Amino acid sequence: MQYFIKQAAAAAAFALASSFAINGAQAGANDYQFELVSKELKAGAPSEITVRLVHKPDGKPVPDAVVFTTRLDMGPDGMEDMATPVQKLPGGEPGTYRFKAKLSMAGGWALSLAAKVQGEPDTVQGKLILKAVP
Ligand SMILES: [Cu+2]
Repeated sequence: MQYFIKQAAAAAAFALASSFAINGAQAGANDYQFELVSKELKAGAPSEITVRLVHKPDGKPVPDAVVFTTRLDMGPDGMEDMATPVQKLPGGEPGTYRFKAKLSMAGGWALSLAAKVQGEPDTVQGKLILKAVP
């Protein structure tokens, strides 16, 4: 009887440790957040989009991350199929990352981003909503 209790306790402890390990991995990437620097963008013309990558626990911008966009589309306005290419621009203040895109239509656009941060094994992911004005 004693043996079975020990087994059950060990299994429970293992399950707990496993779930901690999974949460721990997510917490790493979740420590980072993308913020939109340029709030309103002009529709119809090529616009510069600047984002900032922030380490949430201390609120500091994260320089030297490899930031790439995965998609820019009008999902927020129910037009997921309406996507536009995004070009990466060099430079910018440390911790900010610049892109260029032509938002062909006024309305809400979703910019999907990913980043590789030094010392963080998980890819940081985020989605920002942009507003293109006529
Ligand atoms: Cu549209």
